[in-house]
Amino acid sequence: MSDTPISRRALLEQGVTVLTATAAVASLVQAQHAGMHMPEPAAPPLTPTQPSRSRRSKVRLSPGQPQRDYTPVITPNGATLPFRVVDRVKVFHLSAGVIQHEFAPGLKATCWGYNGLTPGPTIEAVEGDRVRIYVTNQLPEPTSVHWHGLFVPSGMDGVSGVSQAPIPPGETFMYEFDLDQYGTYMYHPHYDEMTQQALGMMGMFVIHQRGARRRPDKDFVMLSSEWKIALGTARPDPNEMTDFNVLTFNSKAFPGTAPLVIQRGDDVRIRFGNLSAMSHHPIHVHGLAWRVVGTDGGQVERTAQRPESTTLVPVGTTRTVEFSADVSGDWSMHCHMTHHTMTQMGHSGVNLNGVDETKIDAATASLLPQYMTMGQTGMGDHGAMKMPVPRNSIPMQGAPGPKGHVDMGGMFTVLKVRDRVTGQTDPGWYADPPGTVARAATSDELKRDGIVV
Ligand SMILES: [Cu+2]
Repeated sequence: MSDTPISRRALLEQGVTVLTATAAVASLVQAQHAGMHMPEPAAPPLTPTQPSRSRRSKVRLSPGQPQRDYTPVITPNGATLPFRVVDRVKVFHLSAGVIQHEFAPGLKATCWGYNGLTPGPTIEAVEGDRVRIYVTNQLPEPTSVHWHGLFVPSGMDGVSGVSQAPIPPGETFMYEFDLDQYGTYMYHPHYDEMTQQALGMMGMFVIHQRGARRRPDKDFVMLSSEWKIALGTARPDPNEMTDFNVLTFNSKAFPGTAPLVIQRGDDVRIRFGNLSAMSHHPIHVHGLAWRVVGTDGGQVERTAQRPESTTLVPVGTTRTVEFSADVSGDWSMHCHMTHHTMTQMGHSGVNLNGVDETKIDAATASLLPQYMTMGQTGMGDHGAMKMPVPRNSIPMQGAPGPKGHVDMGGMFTVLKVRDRVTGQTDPGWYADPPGTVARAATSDELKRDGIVV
């Protein structure tokens, strides 16, 4: 080999040369501008998407009102927190406490939440609003609330021990701040974070743009979380770190998840949040594509919005997507991690794929009459088999669908796009136009196209 290896030092020196040349060109351009009496160029923003944090004038804007100033969001399976206006301040009240929650028919658990719900009710306001949020603690331990992504005074940031003293059981604290931004944010405890979020304490905080020129026809919020609920038990296990078995949208596992009902032609916004303990979720939509228009850091510049049909929503972030629902149908939307569309699946069983089980079942029949060897030919028929399961559990059960059993659970729902809808009333399953459903091929068709099977 005759090539001289390029040393690191040489590379560094080359780098210095390039930098020096760039600086020289830049100063030449500046000098030319100065000579031509060009005005000083405005300092470019640190990043093109840096959200405004400027303080407005002290004149308090009129509190934004639903319908007049924004199209209210829809929290499928959830609720929006009501407010009252006192001296032009929007007043909200969250109450943290122990709740009973149903994840899907057949699975209930004792959780922690806000105002009787997990996720807690969505807080909704308008850029320029001032909000006052009372938080009553009815939990058996202290708590606090952090406003994830919001620009608040340091002492309103909700971190126990850093920004405030924790709220003792039985006490009510008051948070108050101006909303000088808009976008999709969240709220969650910052005291015993691991336990309190594992038990369901979280919610979405939506701030609408004041005077938005364009509003979506439908604006949904979907908050993801993950839980470990051992078969037959009724309390999520906050100690779990890896083997989560109930994966949820707005704390519901399919078939407990409500469909997103959309009229064909609607401009739709979906605001995803993820407050799972450990898992990121690639959320995939069928039949259409969306643009990512915002994160919990603010808005994405139009030129940086790329089309996606799967958007990764990492732990502790939000992703806001927008699309036009142009085609009617039942369009599945789900986490693309396959174990995240299963409910209460055990992950410690042996691999029986390809095993001849006839002798195993015969040998165990007298000892374990209810034992059923499964998985030798795959697992797609588990749910449809209706095998006996412990009380209050729904392992791998899925749900009946219009064309057979749906073998998914967990983070799965359906966008039901129809020519005509009534609010969020479930329109039932899609009626396919004739000739548009996959079916068994006929022998004539096989022969016609030269398919040998
Ligand atoms: Cu996932």
